[in-house]
Amino acid sequence: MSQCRTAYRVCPFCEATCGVVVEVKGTSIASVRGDKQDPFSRGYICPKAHGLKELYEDQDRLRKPIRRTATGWQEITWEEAYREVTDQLLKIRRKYGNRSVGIYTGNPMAHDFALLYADVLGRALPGRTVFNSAAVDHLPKVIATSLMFGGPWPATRPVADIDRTQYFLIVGANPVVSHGSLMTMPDTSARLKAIIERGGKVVVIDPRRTETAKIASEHHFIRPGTDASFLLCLVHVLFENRLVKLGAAANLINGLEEVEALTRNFAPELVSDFCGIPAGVIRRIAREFVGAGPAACYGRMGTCVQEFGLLATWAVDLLNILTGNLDRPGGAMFTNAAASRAIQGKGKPFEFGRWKSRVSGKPETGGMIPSSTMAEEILTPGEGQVRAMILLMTNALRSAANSNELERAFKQLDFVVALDFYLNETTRYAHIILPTPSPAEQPHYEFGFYGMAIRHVAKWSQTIVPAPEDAPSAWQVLLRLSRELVGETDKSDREFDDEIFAQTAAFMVKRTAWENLTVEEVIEKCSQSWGPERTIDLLLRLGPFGDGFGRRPDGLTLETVKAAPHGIDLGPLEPRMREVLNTRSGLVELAPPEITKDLGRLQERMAQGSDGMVLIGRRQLRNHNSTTHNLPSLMKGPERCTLQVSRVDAEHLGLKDHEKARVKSQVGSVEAPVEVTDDLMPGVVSLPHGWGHDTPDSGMSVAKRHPGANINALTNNHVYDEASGTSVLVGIPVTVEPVVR
Ligand SMILES: Nc1nc2c(c(=O)[nH]1)N[C@H]1C(S)=C(S)[C@@H](COP(=O)(O)OP(=O)(O)OC[C@H]3O[C@@H](n4cnc5c(=O)[nH]c(N)nc54)[C@H](O)[C@@H]3O)O[C@H]1N2
Ligand SMILES: Nc1nc2c(c(=O)[nH]1)N[C@H]1C(S)=C(S)[C@@H](COP(=O)(O)OP(=O)(O)OC[C@H]3O[C@@H](n4cnc5c(=O)[nH]c(N)nc54)[C@H](O)[C@@H]3O)O[C@H]1N2
Ligand code: SF4
Ligand SMILES: [Mo]
Repeated sequence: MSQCRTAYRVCPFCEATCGVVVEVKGTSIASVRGDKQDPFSRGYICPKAHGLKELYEDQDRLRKPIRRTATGWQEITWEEAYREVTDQLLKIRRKYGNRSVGIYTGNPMAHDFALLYADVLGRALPGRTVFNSAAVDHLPKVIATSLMFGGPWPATRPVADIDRTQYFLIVGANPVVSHGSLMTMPDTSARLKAIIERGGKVVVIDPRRTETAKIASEHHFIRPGTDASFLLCLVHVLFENRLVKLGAAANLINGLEEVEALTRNFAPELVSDFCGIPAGVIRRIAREFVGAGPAACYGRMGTCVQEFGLLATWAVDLLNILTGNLDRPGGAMFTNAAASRAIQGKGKPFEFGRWKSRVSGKPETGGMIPSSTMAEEILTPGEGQVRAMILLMTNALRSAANSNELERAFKQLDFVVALDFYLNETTRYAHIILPTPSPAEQPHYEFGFYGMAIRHVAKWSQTIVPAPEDAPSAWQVLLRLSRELVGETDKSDREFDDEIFAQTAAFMVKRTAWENLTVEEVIEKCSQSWGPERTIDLLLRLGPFGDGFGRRPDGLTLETVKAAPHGIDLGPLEPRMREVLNTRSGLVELAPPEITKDLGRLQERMAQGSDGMVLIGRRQLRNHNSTTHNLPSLMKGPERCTLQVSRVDAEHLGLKDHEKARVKSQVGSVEAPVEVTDDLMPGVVSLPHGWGHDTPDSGMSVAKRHPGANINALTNNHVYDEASGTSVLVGIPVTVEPVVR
């Protein structure tokens, strides 16, 4: 009889990091349950957690590298794969220069140790065509908070202290379904309900009456793309009524008078028609927010991926600061991660747009250019044209805007390598696919998400079932490729990793304040392990809760974290603005010119008004982007990829429930079954993203049976937030008509 074991980890899908208990029999996963003893998630899980098992078992998941040939895909060995990938990339780079090889990092990388090695690969292939799913997601957040507080991302990004707030204003986020983003908070619904139970208020601003709106105290429809004007209007009301309070930020801000002047033109009576929220309601929300005791405004996807994403994102933090809620318990606070490479208050202040993209001159952020530039960088001839792409866990042809154009671009690439375990709509254009094991087969520590958590936590995710012996983890693949690309062929991976670790250790020791600590001591004391475990040990020990390599003996080490399988709660967020601020002035910059220069465009837009049908997206409980679409239990039930239409619009457009509608935008057209609902603002239709599994040569058999419509055939990468370069994914002008057959 095979042995039974129990393993503990966090669910690898979304940012909530829910603890799971996994029962294992031999190499089979018997069950996945919520871990009631996890102090952070308290037993909560959603249906996706079960996907850990189904992803492990999925027979469509690739287990060996494959190469595209004239007669189909052919399995090759890892050694052959490494050789071919290195040869091709070096050949293309020699011929066309550094920029000719592009890298795109997708969402699952944020849940994988490979992220620690993504910049090693970046250094091995120095270029300026680095894309990231962050740029179709939260680029405005990175830019706005880094300009205001100084960076490095994400260390100077304030997080809503949801467990202690009395007024939670949610703008363009649906945390009941998404479970939070850039705000790690498992058991989200309970946390939201607790605000109301303790006499506080949850207010949702969203063009859809979302699952979050349904448990909130109050919900208001907003016309997509108009949040910047709504939020600046709240700030206007504060000045108009002398309600501005600075709290902990008093004496630590720059640009207050400028903000007062800049928001003068945002009176409720001027904004109300544009955004669709009555002037009286806007005035009331402003007064309630500032008078509530601790309050926090939180904006996510709906405020980021829209026409005025940078302005709207900036305005979220302005509101928190000018109501005295920055760095206040229950307000917007800075997480002090137990293990982080981004050390607060240290390093060079953030600079935005140090250089521009080759074709359309869009600004870089932290060495990455907006994903809206990817197709043009591949399609536009000239020096620096991208000829090869390295795809790191992304289904970019479904997740980035204007997939049809992007597909045309990918077809003409000389070489594509995908680090991915599915043959899907994107990886079918790869020449080589390098599949790495599923999350159940690898350990992990959520070093990214714990840095944005609403409490301080640390937890080691154990390996549940061993990966096959000849299956390298994604970090090993990146390490090996990087070593070969820099020509260190005589070294072993371990030796190469030792060199990388020495650099990381030197960087970290310089930025942390442990007495008499030397790089040599760190290297010596970390010599037992290598790879990501060694890095995490280093970060934990040097971090704010660490043992400082023996200098604080009861502090954290990787060993102590591993010894607590349910995770460790390290307490609530603490006020710490002074140590965090890293702007050149040492003050919070309330009005960075890189942001405020876009106000003229917003005012022009307000003068034009807004009408016509627009499209927004929709996240769904049983999907995680496109990654979970091959998992049978998550694909059960009625068709989910529906076009939601308000009753008023359905009547007026002649659309009927379940019948097909055709949605057309400037760049594409898709068909989807109609779902008439009372939950949408009239004038707005909604389709979920991640769908469109309609390519016969994909290897995802379950997904192909539920293809759905691809929303990104409608989004247009040439329509972007001009200040940040981010593609607009919500508020897309469309026409909708019944499909007559
Ligand atoms: N179940 C599930 N959970 C997920 C994911 C998933 O795919 N499925 N994806 C994960 C990822 S990668 C992320 S980044 C997070 C995202 O987390 P969230 O941002 O919370 O998720 P969304 O559902 O995209 O929420 C955006 C909301 O903005 C609204 N909206 C659209 N346009 C506008 C607008 O112009 N103004 C305003 N005010 N609102 C607008 C939409 O109706 C929607 O409710 O979710 C994560 N969690
Ligand atoms: N219209 C519209 N578009 C959107 C959004 C939206 O709201 N609306 N949301 C955007 C957002 S916020 C995001 S983050 C992006 C997400 O978009 P992507 O970053 O492209 O994420 P996925 O679609 O999940 O694709 C992930 C890929 O990684 C592979 N993969 C998954 N897990 C692993 C693993 O553990 N190992 C390996 N080797 N491979 C793995 C999968 O096979 C898949 O090919 O989508 C964006 N696109
Ligand atoms: S909310 Fe669901 S998908 Fe997200 S971590 Fe928890 S169980 Fe996983
Ligand atoms: Mo995302």
